[in-house]
Amino acid sequence: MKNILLILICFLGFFAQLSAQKPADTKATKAVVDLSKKLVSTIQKGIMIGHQDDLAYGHSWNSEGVSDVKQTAGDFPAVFGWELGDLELGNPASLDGVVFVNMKNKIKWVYDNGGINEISWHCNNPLTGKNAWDVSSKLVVKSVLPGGGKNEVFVKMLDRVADFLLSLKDEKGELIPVIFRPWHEHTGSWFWWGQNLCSKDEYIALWKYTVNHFQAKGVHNVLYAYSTGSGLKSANEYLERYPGDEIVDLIGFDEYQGGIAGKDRYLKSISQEMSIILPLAKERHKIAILSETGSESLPDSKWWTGTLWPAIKDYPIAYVLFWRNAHDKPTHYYMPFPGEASVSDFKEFEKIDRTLFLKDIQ
Ligand code: BMA
Repeated sequence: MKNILLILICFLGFFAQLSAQKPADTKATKAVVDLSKKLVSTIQKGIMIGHQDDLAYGHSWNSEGVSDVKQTAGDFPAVFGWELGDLELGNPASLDGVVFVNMKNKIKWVYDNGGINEISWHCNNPLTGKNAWDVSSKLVVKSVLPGGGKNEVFVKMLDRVADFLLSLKDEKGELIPVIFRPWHEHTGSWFWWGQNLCSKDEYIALWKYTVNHFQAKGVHNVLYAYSTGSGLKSANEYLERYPGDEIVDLIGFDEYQGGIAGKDRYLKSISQEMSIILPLAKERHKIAILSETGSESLPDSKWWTGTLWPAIKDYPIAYVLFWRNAHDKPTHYYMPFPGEASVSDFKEFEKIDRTLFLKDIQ
């Protein structure tokens, strides 16, 4: 009887969470509302596995080829990360060489097949004309906001991104819902929007300006993800530059393991950061994610079942996104590929009931 009561309470809690889960955008399309519900409901089943640029290229192929994840695990990831950097310049391909027209088609394929699309943006520096990592000036954020000398340039950049988001349509001509994760890792200082490069108010204004601009252009097919850098110590630190519940839908953080020796630090950091974001997600009705992770070059062949899964398995997060397998940088990979040393462990990882790949969420 006691057990039945407990199960009932859990279920009621789940349905309460599901009904409280609404996109921050009050004009969000029905497809966005459905995406938000799907994210919450899959948390009951397990954790979705995501991969950046999975369909665009892999460790040993570019453009024409098959997902490294599919070739090794036997199934595609459930979440597909995409990167818009250079779109704001009007370039035909991303900074990682993905042609935007092809990206759109692949985003559509993912949506048609029941997968989830997530978009990051390493926006070029509008003040200096250099890339996102150009931290030579602390005036960039100020300069792009209204009244700043680069506001007009920045508006053009936002317009290009908004146009891209509005061009994502399904077969019926309806907008495809996506998760957008701008201004990420801002608790570090390696991007022009980072901690030491702008004030708290400027950073929050940058977020609000971005979202307001998109909405004014009719972009309502987006859930917004707030994701900090690694090594966070407290909720205060996490929330210092939080742009607000009325804008944000998903909350997460990026955390990587550095080499085999970095295992203990990685496990401790994930546990500490989860203990920070999960109560916030619950209180604020937000969806928790591990927005980027991985162990570059996979030096530990048992990493999947020996480190990653123990690190995350007990947490109610919707997904974990692994970073890209570059085709032109042989050691820059985060997922196995045929012949790579961790393939057999990755297959075991895929077999775990609660690791969700594409077929598991269709
Ligand atoms: C970084 C690296 C870069 C890449 C950038 C944007 O972490 O993978 O090679 O250009 O992300 O995707």
